[in-house]
Amino acid sequence: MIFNGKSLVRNLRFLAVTFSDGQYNSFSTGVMSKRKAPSSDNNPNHDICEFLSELANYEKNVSRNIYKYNAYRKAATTLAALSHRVTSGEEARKLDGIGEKISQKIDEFLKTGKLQKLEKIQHDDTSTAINLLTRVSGIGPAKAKKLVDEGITSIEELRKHKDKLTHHQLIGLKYFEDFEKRIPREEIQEIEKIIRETVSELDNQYLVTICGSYRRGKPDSGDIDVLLTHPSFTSKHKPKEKGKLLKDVVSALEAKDLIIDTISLGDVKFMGVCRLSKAKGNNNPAPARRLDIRLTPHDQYFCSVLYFTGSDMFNKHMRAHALEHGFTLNEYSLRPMGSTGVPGEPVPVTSEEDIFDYIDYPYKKPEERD
Ligand code: 8DG
Ligand code: CA
Ligand code: CA
Repeated sequence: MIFNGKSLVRNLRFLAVTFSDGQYNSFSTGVMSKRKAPSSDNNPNHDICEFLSELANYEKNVSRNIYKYNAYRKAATTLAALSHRVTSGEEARKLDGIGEKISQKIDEFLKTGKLQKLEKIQHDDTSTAINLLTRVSGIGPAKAKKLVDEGITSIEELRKHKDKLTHHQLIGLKYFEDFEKRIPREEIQEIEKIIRETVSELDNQYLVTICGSYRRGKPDSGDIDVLLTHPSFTSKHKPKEKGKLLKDVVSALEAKDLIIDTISLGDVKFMGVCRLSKAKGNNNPAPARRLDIRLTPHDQYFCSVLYFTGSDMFNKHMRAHALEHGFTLNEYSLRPMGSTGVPGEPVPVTSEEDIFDYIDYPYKKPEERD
């Protein structure tokens, strides 16, 4: 995925962070994001995508205009997929998802090497502060604006006003620096090993899949998305103690010192923090990482695996394709649409391939789902 939620491109120069130790500053080029920017390696329009991403981020966090956010996002996705450099706004205008206003901005950028609107945003203290605070896990645009209105404009300030924060936001603040770091694939492989071992020691009927960007084969990820199921739990049969299926796993992972903090724990969803006590290659602990574990009914497992593997753009395409073929697809099920427009009973699904088959969509391996 290019961005969504707390998306940031890698080099958001305007995200001034006022750390006393100068680890981050307004001109840092090393600010890590929870989301990956469009790859710069083989994208001839990398710089354009980057400014579109910055504008999208501004619309989401500051203006809170989701419509514009999506428009910038779509334009950036289109340009990121292009194999050659666009040379004018007019040329860009002909592409899918690029309208008059965005093409004018592309023109301005190509002609002057910068964008006035963006310069303004970058020099606006309120926008900068709101953008910064939304990088704390649990702080959304509305909360960020409230805090900035109250005069809190830096992480340092926020640490002096913990009373204003929810439990989730406190955890986000506690691990702010760590959560900004991408998680190398090798580290998730280690974590996966521990989770698999732990779960099979509890009950060898559990099924576990780590989804998200990791499953799509990415070299690093923003967080760890674990899906869990057990044959005793289906959408038709909900054992009274279904919450135990997840809680047992969480407790066991705490006992192994992998899970070190909890944001929330319900019957079917855990949100929290994990850490390898020894990073590979040395004896120091690895950074703390965001870990989500979702328990899904056994018969819905593959729809969930598909959904949480993403990318979100791929999911959108696949859902649209399903609709064209008379099906409605979500993270729970695939259901035929009756002539009345009312979805019928879910079709039986025992693999991801089944879902592709039903809707006549050529199978795509997880690595091909970007
Ligand atoms: P990352 O963590 O490395 O940044 O990327 P990711 O694994 O692809 O993204 P994610 O935010 O962790 O989401 C995991 C999958 O969940 C994503 O690939 C597709 C699915 N998903 C959607 N829409 C949304 C959404 O709005 N929020 C979240 N959290 N997940 C979504 O299709
Ligand atoms: Ca993820
Ligand atoms: Ca996630």
